[in-house]
Amino acid sequence: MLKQEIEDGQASLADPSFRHDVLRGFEMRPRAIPARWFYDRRGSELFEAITDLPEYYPTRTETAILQACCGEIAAIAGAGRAVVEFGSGSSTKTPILLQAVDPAAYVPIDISGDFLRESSSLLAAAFPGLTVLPLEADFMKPIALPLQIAATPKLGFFPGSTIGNMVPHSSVDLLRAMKASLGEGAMLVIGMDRIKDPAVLEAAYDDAQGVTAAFNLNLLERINRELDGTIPIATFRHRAIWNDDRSRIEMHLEALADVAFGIEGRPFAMAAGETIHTENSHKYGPRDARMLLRAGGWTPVAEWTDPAGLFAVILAEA
Ligand code: AVI
Repeated sequence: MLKQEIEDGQASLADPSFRHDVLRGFEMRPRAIPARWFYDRRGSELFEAITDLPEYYPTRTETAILQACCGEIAAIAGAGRAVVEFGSGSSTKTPILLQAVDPAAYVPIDISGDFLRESSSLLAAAFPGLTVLPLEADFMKPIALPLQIAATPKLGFFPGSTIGNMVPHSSVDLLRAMKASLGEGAMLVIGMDRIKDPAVLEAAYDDAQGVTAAFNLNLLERINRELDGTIPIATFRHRAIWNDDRSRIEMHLEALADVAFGIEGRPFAMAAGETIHTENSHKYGPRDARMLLRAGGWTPVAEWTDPAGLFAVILAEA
């Protein structure tokens, strides 16, 4: 593609799947754009900031649970497994597990090559002698793991309750894909967020400093940046709503007034009060969590939670 074409606005280097999901999302009723598009560089930085917020309990709670339970995980799983982390991102919880389980190798998998390379080199520096084999891939599909670890039993690691961002049938597909990727004798450590007081949940997804609002609204900024959009961002507000029937927090972007805008030259309009659904974050009771794992082909073998029962870490076997 010619540089001049890009500067003239006649062509862009936007990801074709992003363009497809956004244009389709604005045509759908209700409007919806998949949450995976939050994570451009700015969105990833805002997510890191969310994990430090006083209202956002999941990260610090899961970290404390892992600090307390990784010794037991090591005792049950045994040493010498290859740890395979799905959606490693900034890998902040990984050192706790790696320290405890004495792995044969560490395979971080992430769709974002930049983040993967940065966090892999940090981990390799922190664990000299550990074989780190980063894999840039979409872990929603079965993945061919590096040949070096073909004969090594695997310990999958999927923290953060990222599974909660999928609707139930997709989370079952993902658990099955993980089982296929990890192979015979594999085990999985997974973090799952618990159902709790809706006020606590809504505050966690609509914090007082407005960081989650900025994270949600950055999706519109990304559309404007990458898809030549003219969305007036200030005409939208962030909403976080507990949907009790579906056991999930939903994030939406609501138009505050009638609004018209273009995306790559195509006209769109929204009436005041209409929303774009941007994320689901499912929460699970203890039995729901175990049932989901079983539906995905995994047998839960041990489970740890914090004293207030906010979050759970589950160890399961294939
Ligand atoms: C990445 N994921 C597990 C987060 C969550 O809690 O569902 C994403 C997030 N969205 C808003 N705040 C955090």
